[in-house]
Amino acid sequence: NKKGFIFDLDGVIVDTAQYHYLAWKELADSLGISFSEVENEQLKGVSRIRSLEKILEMGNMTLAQDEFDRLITNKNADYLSYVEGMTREEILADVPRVLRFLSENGQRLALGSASKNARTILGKVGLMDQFDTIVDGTQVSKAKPDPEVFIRAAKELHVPAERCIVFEDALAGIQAANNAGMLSIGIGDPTVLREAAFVFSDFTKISNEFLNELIQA
Ligand code: B16
Ligand code: MG
Repeated sequence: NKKGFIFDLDGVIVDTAQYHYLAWKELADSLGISFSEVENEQLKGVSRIRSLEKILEMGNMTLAQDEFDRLITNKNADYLSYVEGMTREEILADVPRVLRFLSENGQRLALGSASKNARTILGKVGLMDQFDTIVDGTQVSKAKPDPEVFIRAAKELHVPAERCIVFEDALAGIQAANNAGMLSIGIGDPTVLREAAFVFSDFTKISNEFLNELIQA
């Protein structure tokens, strides 16, 4: 009677959203499209291609396919230059405690991320071995809020969806978890994540007692 605990990466385990923002901002600036952290919120959890489409919509712009592809490649190189400098220090507060508590209590752990860079990032911060399975943007075709990434993670954990709990920082990710029939836990702002079953500002607010209740429920 194990439960499956599925963690998003960007914004849950590490704060790579700040690096995505810097890289997207540089791209938007080069196109003369105004882009702030408010607009960046709409890109969280959203795929790379869909993110550029959204930025172009913000600027009422369209691009030829080859230019679109060139910008995406540049953005990713730019983003990876920030990722390159990442260390364990960038693991968000109390994430190691929560991962340890759950695995010491025999629970199944998965990463469920839209990012094609997920394995690179986990390697950088030394968390590659903490998960029973990793499902990332290289393995799924439908972006959150489609539940594909979480359903695949549950399959790989051999835990039915209704026994899975998802930690997410993005509205699209909370919707994906809900669409998968899983319990959604928002990490961040309750006004943004209002569709989540529970919301905590960060993992320091999630006690071992609460985790125990999730395990027993
Ligand atoms: P990449 P998550 C998502 O990761 C990010 O939140 C989103 O901003 C990004 O566009 C997406 O990954 C794709 O990332 O360009 O690295 O493939 O939150 O699902 O872990
Ligand atoms: Mg995220």
